[in-house]
Amino acid sequence: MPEKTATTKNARVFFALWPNVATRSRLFKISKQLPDNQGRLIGAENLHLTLCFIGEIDQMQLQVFTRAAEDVISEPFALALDRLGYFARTRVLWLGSDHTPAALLALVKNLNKTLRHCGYKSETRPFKPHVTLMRKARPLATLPDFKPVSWNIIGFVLAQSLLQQTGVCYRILKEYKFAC
Ligand code: 2AM
Repeated sequence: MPEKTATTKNARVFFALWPNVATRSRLFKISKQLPDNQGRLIGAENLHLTLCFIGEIDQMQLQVFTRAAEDVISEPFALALDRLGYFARTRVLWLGSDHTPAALLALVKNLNKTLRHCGYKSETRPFKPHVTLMRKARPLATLPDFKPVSWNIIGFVLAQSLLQQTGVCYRILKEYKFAC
């Protein structure tokens, strides 16, 4: 059926910061310190920080966005993940930063601007950098103490979200490294 063919050729994608193995393991250590409040912990391999959520696009758009993001430049920077928080609307427990680095805001701004030139309708809500640690979580009365994570950001990725029988998994489609 024509609709089915179109759907299989589409991809649900987003740009994100993706931790390396060492950072991922530090992040997951924090996840494991969260009290069991009947939420669903995000697996270590799925931890990331979304910069720009694109959504479902066709292969032609995907090619255009993939190429356009090569023009987004940034210096490497450090991101201190030192704050736990809760989004009540989406019931997400997250790890974020008390002070968003200017370089991160500039990166997101540049990415949005570059993609807008290619037809992307950018997010109107303010950017709230966070790594989702737990979904379907209840609010916690007290948040656990934890060791903040210093994450060295040397690039970003384009990732695809795939719904499998075991749940959502992500595939890195392209890595973008900053020039040092
Ligand atoms: P979340 O972790 O806060 O839910 C892949 O789905 C990534 O894109 C997740 O990090 C998710 O953020 C984010 N995401 C999913 N749907 C989104 C939407 N409609 N708008 C913005 N970000 C979204």
